[in-house]
Amino acid sequence: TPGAKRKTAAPKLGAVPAALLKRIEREAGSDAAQAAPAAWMRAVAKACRGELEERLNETMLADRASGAKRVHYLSMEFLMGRALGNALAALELDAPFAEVARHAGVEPGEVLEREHDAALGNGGLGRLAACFLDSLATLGVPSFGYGLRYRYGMFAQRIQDGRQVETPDDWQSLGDPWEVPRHELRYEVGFGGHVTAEDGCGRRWEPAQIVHADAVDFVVPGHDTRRVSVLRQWEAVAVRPLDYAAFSRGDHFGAAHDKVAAESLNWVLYPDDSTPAGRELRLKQEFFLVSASLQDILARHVGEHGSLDGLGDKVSVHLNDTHPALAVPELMRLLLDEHGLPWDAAFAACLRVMSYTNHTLMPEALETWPVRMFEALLPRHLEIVYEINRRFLAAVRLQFPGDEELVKRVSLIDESGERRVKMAALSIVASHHINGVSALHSELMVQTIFADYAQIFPGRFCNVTNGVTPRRWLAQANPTLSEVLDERLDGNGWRTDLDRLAELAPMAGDKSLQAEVRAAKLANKERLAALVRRELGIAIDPGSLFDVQVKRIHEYKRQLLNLLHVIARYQAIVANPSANWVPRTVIFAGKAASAYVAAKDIIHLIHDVARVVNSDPRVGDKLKLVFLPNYGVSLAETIMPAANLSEQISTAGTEASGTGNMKFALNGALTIGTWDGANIEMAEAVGREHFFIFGLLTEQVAKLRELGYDPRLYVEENLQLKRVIDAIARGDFSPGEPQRYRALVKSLLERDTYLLMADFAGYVQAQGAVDRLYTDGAEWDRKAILNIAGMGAFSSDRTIRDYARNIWNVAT
Ligand code: DL6
Repeated sequence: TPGAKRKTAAPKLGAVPAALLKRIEREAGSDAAQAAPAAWMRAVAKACRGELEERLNETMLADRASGAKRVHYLSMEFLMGRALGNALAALELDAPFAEVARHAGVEPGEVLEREHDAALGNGGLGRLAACFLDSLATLGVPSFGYGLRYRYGMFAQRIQDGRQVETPDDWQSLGDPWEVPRHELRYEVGFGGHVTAEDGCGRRWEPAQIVHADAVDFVVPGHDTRRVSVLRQWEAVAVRPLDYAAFSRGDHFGAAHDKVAAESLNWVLYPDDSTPAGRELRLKQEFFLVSASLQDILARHVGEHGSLDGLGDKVSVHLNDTHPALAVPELMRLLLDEHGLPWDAAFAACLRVMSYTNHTLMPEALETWPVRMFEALLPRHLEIVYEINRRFLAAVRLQFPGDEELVKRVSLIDESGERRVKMAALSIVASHHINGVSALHSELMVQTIFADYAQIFPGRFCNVTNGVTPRRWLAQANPTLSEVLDERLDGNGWRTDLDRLAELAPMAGDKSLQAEVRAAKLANKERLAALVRRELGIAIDPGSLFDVQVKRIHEYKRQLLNLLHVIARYQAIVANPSANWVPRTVIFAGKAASAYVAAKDIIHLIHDVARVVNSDPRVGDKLKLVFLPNYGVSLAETIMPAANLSEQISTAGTEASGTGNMKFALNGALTIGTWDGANIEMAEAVGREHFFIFGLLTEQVAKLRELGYDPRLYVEENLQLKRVIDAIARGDFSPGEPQRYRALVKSLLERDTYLLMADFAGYVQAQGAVDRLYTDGAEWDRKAILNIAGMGAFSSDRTIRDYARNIWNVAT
């Protein structure tokens, strides 16, 4: 029992820890030493929450008094992870908490690990939103995040017989100690119905279904400041949760119809959209988010300013990708129909308020909605979209007379098949700024998918390179390295001024610093090795090179290219086991979208290869392959600090930015990567010679495709590659089912959409350079330090300053 661990004659606690202890005992309802770690977690969270609510109150009052402009960040995803460690650090209670816990014989880490991740996001886009909230709070920007409160969030990933299986992630099963319900905030959100004309001119929407949107707040603390930001999440509640008559008739399920219909809006993030019901639910979720958020924003503005005047000066609404793009017609509807503004004034206000970030160049990922579904759910909004389009196309005709092809291309309605509303086009036409998320991505955005719009609105497009919060991704995730930095950089100021890392560069050759950084890395690798043993029963050697690729599983991210190299290495080891191999542990983690068959096949193949490699006695410790299930923020916090090598190997021109690349480098990993996304800016900041760069450039990719890419030629020419492909095709890794990867191999040989075959030789060569450098420990360590030193610009504080100055026009 925890009580049994209590140390005798514990030293007396200081005033802050003693007060905290009292609080914990009150919340836990028992002697702290007797309380279970989960009770500790809830008790400590409640203690923090009280203080956070106080700070929230102060921040709200100050913002109201100053009348400063507020930023409202609308996003379907906020991948927050755990909150307790961050809250303790922000409140400067981390040391007192550790003291209290140890005093009671409780391991602080065990308490923190009891908290469930709030996995209310899918990948980089959602985690970026979470980093932004941290920076908005820390920089003191008056701000709100707006999202949905998903009951099961993103699915939990389990692996059964090497295959991904999705299960609900019941993250609130122990309750959510952080939620602050706002009982006073409730809005009505409608769906369906029809539009009526009022007095012959005005239009009014009569929805067929109405649900209530209730607000639940999550307070996001700033660091080195009492200011906070807030993530306001909407929960759908049925107007009539129980049909009493139906219930009395004995129709118990029917009686709950409205309740289920409302609450299903909050069940999962991104319901599978392979069915019409799934697609409709997704569209309803998107509208639910924006309608509740905009009603809240307008109510606050009118409450503070007495009218809608000055909306554009006081309110910024940012669309995190197009999922919240319905904010455009909903804001217009509220201004026109509810507040009686004329069209021109309403649209001018909309344009001053809205801005939009694009996060992908993949044309298939650009959201569109069938007009028929749109009209059935949102008839008034479709009218508004049509009117925006009519006016927009008239202006285009004036600007480019006679260019009807252009008019067709830029129309908000895609008429090429079933008529569909183009959500990116809608966001562009109604936003004052549109940004990409790395220099290359922003450039390609205006050259490719948005080229026509960039011609029409040349001043609207810009770049804001992504960043990550150093508080979570270095201070919290990597306390051992952070201690070294505190020592070398005269304190912990780097946490809120990441440019200070540059001061490490002149010390990179210092042997004692190298030894300290190496020791921190080794401690993190030991921590990860223990986790791998616990989770998978596989022993990995912390002395081996940890080669890591963790991210969503997607063909363009090319986990398969990494795996092809693993197979090539395996074959080479088997052919020559006594050669001087640099021992490697290759680590994968990531989720595949539930309906994405090719990505799921990649996960399966990783497991099949791992089984063969890890059990081959000729290989031993020279090569190990592991896949850690259920990748999420907390797992990333353990994996990233332990990596020696960061795999950022997308086909050039496909990864918008990446943010994992930044987290790895910040933690002293070297990158093997293509000239893609933010890898480019990182390599330039650190020095290209300290990166392992390989592969075709974006222009070369385009040229090769244009000339007619034939992947078979690369396979025929490269014996090593041929052996790898043959082994998979023969079923060497799936002997019970030799045909298992027939489709995968066929697709590689016939299409190879992401040019793995073309980049294979360069990748293997770069991996050879990795091996050579790793054997020269001191030089590796020097480069690791230079990578850390170069990461100053990749703080989300810099990113938010850029948004504030160049897009939102707010002070920081
Ligand atoms: O901007 C955040 C993040 C980028 O770092 C990744 O490169 C990019 O793949 C990701 N994009 C998405 C696209 N989703 N949609 N739509 O998640 O955004």
